[in-house]
Amino acid sequence: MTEKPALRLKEGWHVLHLFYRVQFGQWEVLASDRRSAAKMKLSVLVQEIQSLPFTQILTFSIISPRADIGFMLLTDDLHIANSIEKKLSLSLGADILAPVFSYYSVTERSEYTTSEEEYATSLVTKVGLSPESSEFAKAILEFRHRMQKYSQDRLYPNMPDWPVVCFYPMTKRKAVAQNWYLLPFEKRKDLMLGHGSIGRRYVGRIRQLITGSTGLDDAEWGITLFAHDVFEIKSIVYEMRFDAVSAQYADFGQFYLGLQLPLDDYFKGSSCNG
Ligand code: 76R
Repeated sequence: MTEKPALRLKEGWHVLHLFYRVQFGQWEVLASDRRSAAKMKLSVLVQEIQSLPFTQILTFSIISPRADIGFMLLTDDLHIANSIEKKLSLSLGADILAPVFSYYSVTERSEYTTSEEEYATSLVTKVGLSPESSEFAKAILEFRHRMQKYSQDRLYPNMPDWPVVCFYPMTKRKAVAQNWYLLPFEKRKDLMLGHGSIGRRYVGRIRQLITGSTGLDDAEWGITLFAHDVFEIKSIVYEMRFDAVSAQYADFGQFYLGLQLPLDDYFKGSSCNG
């Protein structure tokens, strides 16, 4: 798609969330063969994007009245992300998709995961293993594998096809007496443990992708949640509100709730049909 040398991250992928409103007034005055050609153009573009290496695109029908259609793009090259964004915006015709909101962030590993040293100490002090034992060596090896997989999944995620999706930007608070960034690392890590333990209760019900955007976009993270049921989204976001990390230190942007749908189904179900 582009001739320029790739702009890859040191690690991880570029992530773009794109939300548009369909200008139905402009759309409806188009002759029906022009509308069909426009829909075909967007479908072909999405298929082309899906076939690019290290690239995933998800298509959403947005429930919130502030947008109609949304895309989530993950890719390894920023030039590709940029060129796809321009193409998507124009795909149905110059005046049809009006951008409502976009968010750029990158996949990242967590600063707060347990280090091998910490795990080794806990094997000795909590489990009672001797550092010379074969059980200890086996547990460390398993830990290494687990952490490697965990980092890979965070940096190079395989996006789920779960039908309900919720996206919102989030920033950690920087008030005078409530500044996340003035807390010592150990305190932050401790607070994140509480956050993680709530999150883990939603295994199988919520899949989340937390992507970092400090210095790249207006907030510090993009939160993308997937579920099979809207109730689970409401439930986790509500429960997290009571957790210190969110209750004391989180500020949120606008929420975009949508259904993950193949483009054809979007066209069939929306006023773009016909
Ligand atoms: O324990 C672990 O393996 C991972 C722990 C973990 C980290 C480090 C984790 C677990 N998250 C982490 C980081 Mn999370 N997360 C959010 C939100 O609406 C709100 O109140 C908050 C939005 C949700 C819903 C959520 C869900 N998380 C982060 C960060 C980066 C913080 C930083 O680096 O300072 C943010 C901004 C953030 C926000 N989190 C989980 C979840 C869920 C469901 C889990 C469990 C995932 C799992 O174990 O599979």
